[in-house]
Amino acid sequence: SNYDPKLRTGYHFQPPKHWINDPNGPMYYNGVYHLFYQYNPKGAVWGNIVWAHSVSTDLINWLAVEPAIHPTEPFDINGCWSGSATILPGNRPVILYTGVDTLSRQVQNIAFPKNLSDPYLRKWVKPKYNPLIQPVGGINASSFRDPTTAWYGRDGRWRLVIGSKRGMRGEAILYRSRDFKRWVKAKHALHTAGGTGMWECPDFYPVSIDGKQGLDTSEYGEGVKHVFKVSLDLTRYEYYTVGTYDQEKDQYVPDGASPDGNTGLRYDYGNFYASKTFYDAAGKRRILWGWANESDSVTDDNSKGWAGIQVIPRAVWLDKEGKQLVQWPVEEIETLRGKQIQIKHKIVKSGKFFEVKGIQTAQADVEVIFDVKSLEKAEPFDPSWSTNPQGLCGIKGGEVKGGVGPFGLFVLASSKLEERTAVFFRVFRSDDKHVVLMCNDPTRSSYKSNLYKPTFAGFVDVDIAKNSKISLRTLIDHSVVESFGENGKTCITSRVYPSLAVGSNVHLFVFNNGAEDIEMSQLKGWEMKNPRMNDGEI
Ligand code: DQQ
Repeated sequence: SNYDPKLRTGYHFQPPKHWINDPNGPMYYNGVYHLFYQYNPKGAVWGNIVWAHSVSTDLINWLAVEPAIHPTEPFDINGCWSGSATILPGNRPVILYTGVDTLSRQVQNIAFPKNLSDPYLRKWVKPKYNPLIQPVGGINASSFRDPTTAWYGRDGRWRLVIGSKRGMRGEAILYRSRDFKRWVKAKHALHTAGGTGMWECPDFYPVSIDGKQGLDTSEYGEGVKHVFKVSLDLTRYEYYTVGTYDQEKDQYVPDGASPDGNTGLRYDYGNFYASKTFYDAAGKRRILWGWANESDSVTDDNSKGWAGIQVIPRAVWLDKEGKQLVQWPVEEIETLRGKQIQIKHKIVKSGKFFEVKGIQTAQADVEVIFDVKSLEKAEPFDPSWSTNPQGLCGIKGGEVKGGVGPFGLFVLASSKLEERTAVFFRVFRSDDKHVVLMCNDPTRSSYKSNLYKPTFAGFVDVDIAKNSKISLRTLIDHSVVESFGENGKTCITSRVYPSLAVGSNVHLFVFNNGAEDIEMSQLKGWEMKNPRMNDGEI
């Protein structure tokens, strides 16, 4: 194999080996963060799925404990698939997950901690009254999975939704319960949308209309909006809307400015799937976990012995204007920052680039602010691009000369730039405003063959004519590039596998392939240390 062990990530969540996918049941309980995840204990491909389990006190250093749930009973013998945790009154955590039963039907099960005084909640018990919810009454038994965290209504009933589809209509089927044991299907789904196919891993939660503080999942009323997210099996991307939840009707209606489906908003415009949020009562914030799969070959995955990472957990909150979410890596990640460099006020002339020296950047955190001095040369924007930023970036990648931009970073670059991943902005002029595109272009990231190297992109909702400045933060970790545009308004995660740009041969550059000069007002970069990453029991 041509796989280089130096491409294994250093501070992104991973077990020591084997396959991982969806984050499951994240929660904070009695001073400990729990992360469960879909895991194959036998290999680097999907299969034999159990709920692996790790614990942490800071979301950064992780200790692996024994898997919490594995197939043992008729109601989960063919699979223990994704689900969520709910903290019941009296501080009692429970897990709801999808089991694949003896008839290969998807059913929903419950599990309880065996011993609440074990700080790590190692053992979980599945009561005999499982399955809790079955696919009856016309529900498609092979498209019925991934229960959400439950929320408690003012009428004294719990609610949760389960992802499903009816034909091509994606559905979030709603159930209610008074005792968390007997669940009754509601007449109407919480939300549905035509043409979107199966809704995997739905997530539904309140956000405050004002400020960054998170809300616990049952919050409802004045000053609260709701967010609904699905993972679309069809596109393998996730979409969310911001909207209004009417608890009396038990229906969620997305705001007009927030389209459903595959032209809608995304947490991440790159490699990011099956995400889930939870309310962190310690930090009073809502935290998002998401899975980034590999984009090398299955042969590579087998030879390296692992596949899949979780991205850095992000705090999420509603943007001031209420039209989209903002995300930012949890501040704890900054405890890994080591050696630092800083550069101020440097003009990046049209067509030029320069290297950022003084720190190693295979494992780094880089924050940069660009100042767009003039917008005169901005390229005209074709309105047909407005629903397809990814396609636009496919035509106008990092090498394609522009007016204002492309300007940004070449990360995970070799010394002579033979290999590099471009993370950049490009500013267009439309009739009444400017349009800013953020792009991740890995087409020149590696000399290796058999890699999937899609360009990823999203628009950034910023008034560049007024602000002139735009920021970019990039978390670089050997084979992952996780970028946050304009303080977390647009995020893009990408997996890349350089052959030259590995270990101490990794370089970082700032570039400008636009006709207009750009000022880099400031760049701060830090080497990132290694946390404890599941190096204990599993
Ligand atoms: N992964 C799980 C399912 C879920 C899918 C199975 C999403 O429960 O729908 O591993 O990646």
